[in-house]
Amino acid sequence: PNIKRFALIGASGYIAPRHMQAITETGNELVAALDPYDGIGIMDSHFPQASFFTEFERFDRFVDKYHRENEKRIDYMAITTPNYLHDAHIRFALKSGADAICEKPLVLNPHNIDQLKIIEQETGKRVNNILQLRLHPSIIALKEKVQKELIENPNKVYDIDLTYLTSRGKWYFVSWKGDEAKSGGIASNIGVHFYDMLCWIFGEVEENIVHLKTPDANAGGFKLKHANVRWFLSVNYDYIPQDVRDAGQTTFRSITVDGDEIEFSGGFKDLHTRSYEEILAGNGFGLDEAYGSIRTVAAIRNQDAIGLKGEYHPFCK
Ligand code: NAD
Ligand code: HP7
Repeated sequence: PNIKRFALIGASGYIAPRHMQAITETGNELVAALDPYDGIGIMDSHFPQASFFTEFERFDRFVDKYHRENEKRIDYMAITTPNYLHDAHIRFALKSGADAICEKPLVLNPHNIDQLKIIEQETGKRVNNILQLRLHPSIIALKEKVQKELIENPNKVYDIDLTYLTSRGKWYFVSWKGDEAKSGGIASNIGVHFYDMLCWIFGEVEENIVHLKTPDANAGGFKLKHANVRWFLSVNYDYIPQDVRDAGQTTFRSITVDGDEIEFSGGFKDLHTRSYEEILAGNGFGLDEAYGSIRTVAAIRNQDAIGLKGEYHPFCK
C-alpha cells in the first residue's frame, strides 16, 4: 500500500493528538515529531516508534538524512504550533520537499500568504490548511441549501446572527493564545473558523465593522455579497446562555439564517480525520482558499471598535 510518511511540528500541544489520530485513521505513519516541550507521552498511544526531537536543529538533521538515506521521503509535515510560527514552519516543510498541513489561522497577515505562494512555486510543494468547518455536516447542508436558493434568486441577501462562544479559563490569557502578537487575538485564533465559513457560503466581505473589541469578546457586522451578518465571539463563560449551562456545556456555536437557527456546537470530533482524507485525495484547502478569512481577521485586528452603533449583535452589552 502507498503509505504516506508524516512529521509533526508542535507535537506536544492540545490539538496535536487530533493530527496523530488522523494520521492513524487514514492508514499512514508518523516518522518524526518536534516540540521544545517534552511532555509527549501521548506518542505511545499512536506512534511509539516515531523519532522525537526537542531541538529544531536535530529535527532538521533527521529530516535531511531521512531524505538522503532512504528511497522514501517525508511526504507531509503537519504544523500545530502557535499561530505566529506557522509561516516559518510551512517554509521549512516546503523547502524540505514535503507538503504542509497547517492549522488555522494559516498565517496572521495576508502578505504572509503572498510569500508562501512564491515558495510553493519554487519547490513545487503544496500548502494545505485545516478549515474543518467546511467539512461539518450541518454547515455543508446549509451551503447546499443556500446554493440552491441563490440559483432561483441570485440577488438574495440573508439576515444572519452568528454566535460563537468557546469558554476558556484564566490560563488562556497567560498562554501565547492571549498574546495578540502570537495568536492574532481571539478573532484570529477562534473567529477565523466562522469568518471562513461565512465567506465560503455567502460570498466576499464587502464591509467589515467592529462594534466591540476586548481581549475576551469581539463583535461586529459584515456585509457579505449575500448576507448581512451580526456576529459575536467570546471566550468568557459569562456569555454562555443559561439553558446551555444547564445542559453542562461550555461552548455554544450557533448561526441563525433568516430566523432559522442551526446549532453546530457538536460534530467536531472526526473533522481532522475528514480533513486529512480530503488532503490525501488532493482536495485540500490551499493558499488561495485561506486568503479571504486571513484578510478578514487582519482587518478586524487592525481597526478600532466603533462602539454600539448601527446593527450590532444582541449579546453586546
Ligand atoms: P498548544 O499551545 O497547546 O500547542 C502548541 C505546541 O507548539 C506546544 O506544545 C509548544 O511547545 C509547541 N511549540 C512552540 N514553539 C514551537 C517551535 N518553535 N517548534 C515546535 N513546536 C513549538 O496550542 P494548540 O491549541 O495545540 O494550538 C496549536 C495550533 O493549532 C494553533 O495554530 C491553533 O490555532 C490550532 N488549533 C486548531 C484547532 C482547530 O479546531 N482546528 C483547535 C485548537 C488549536
Ligand atoms: N480546551 C483545552 O483544554 N485546551 C485548549 O487549548 C483548547 C480547548 P472547544 P476546539 O482555544 O485555541 C477551538 O471550544 O474546537 C478544552 C477552536 N476550534 O470545542 O477544540 C475546552 O475548554 C480552535 O480553532 O475547542 O478549539 C473544552 O473543554 C482554537 O484554536 C474542550 O477542550 C481553540 O478553540 C473543547 O473546546 C483555542 C473551533 O472552534 C472549531
